[in-house]
Amino acid sequence: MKVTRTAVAGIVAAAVLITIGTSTASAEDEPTSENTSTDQPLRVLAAKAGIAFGTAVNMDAYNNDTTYRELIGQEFSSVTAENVMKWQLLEPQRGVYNWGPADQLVRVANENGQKVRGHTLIWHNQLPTWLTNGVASGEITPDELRQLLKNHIFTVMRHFKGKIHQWDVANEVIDDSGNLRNTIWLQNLGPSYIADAFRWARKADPDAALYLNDYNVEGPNAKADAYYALVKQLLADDVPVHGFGIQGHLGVQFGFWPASAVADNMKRFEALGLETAVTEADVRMIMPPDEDKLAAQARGYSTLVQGCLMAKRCRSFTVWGFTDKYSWVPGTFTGQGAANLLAEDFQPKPAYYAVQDDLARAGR
Ligand code: 9MR
Repeated sequence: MKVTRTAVAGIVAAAVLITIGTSTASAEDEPTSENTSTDQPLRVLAAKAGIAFGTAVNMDAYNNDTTYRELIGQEFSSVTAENVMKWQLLEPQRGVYNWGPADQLVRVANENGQKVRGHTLIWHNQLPTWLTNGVASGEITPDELRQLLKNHIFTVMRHFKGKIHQWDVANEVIDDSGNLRNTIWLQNLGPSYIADAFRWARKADPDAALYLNDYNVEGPNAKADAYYALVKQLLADDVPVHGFGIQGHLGVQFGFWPASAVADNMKRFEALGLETAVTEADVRMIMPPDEDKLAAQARGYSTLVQGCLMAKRCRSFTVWGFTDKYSWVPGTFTGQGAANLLAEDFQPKPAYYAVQDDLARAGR
């Protein structure tokens, strides 16, 4: 079926109308399940294919950009806080929690009928400076650090209890060579911190699916193999780990694993009893974009979407932002960008249509 540009263009037009206050959303703007065409919001197509389709949400953009906000409600059935559930933002001063932005996200997700992915409890980045400085100066001892981590997991998970379907308990704990990453956690607590964290998380919110999550694990390389071994060990030790999250930060210039390799990689974790998810997909390129790079980008997204759809227990597919307007990429990789499904002006790129096609094909 020929895909037209009406869907997203229509949504943007509706959003603009809402911005200037001349209209509220009409029935035409709502996803319709009767419509069998490919040209439908991603969340509608994904529902038919049996998965949630999510995006990371930048809360500043959410509160300042009406088009951005409207598109999140219309296109996505799951949201992840891009930053506001990270330790640095939740507890900027020791013992002083700032729940506001994360609570807002959970509230609007509920209003939009969206699931929430929790991101993230343990990470080596975006930790509060009181914590990193305290450890560096020796003021916070390893025993106290372990207690702080336990307390953090209980406080945060209990705060959001019952509202978060998947939690990234441990994020990026293995390095690209396949060794446990040398972090503040490994250095001070030793390798058992991972099992401890999952056990605490299970007690704090018994209904959440507890995930390991990382980048560069789309296909069966040393890093993914190390995760496979880690999961096996954790399960052998009765540690409650439920999910393997593949972030999916790809780049056109690096090439991609074929969809079948992504699916096979997911399936081996599923064979251990885990569910899987793509959690942070984006496909960057060396600027400026051209037709070939945009076509390659569309293929990159498709390898992840198709891989997820071919796996048996891939529950959700989340993009790490959906518009080039607010991407983390240019600020991190100089000269690279254009990594998202929609351009800076919210116009759909070839990748958007490729994802629509992949979902529609699976949903039929
Ligand atoms: O997109 C996030 C960006 O706004 C932050 O500045 C950055 C800090 O390291 O983290 C980004 O999100 C990361 C995610 O939390 C974990 N996986 C890699 C993501 C991109 O760096």
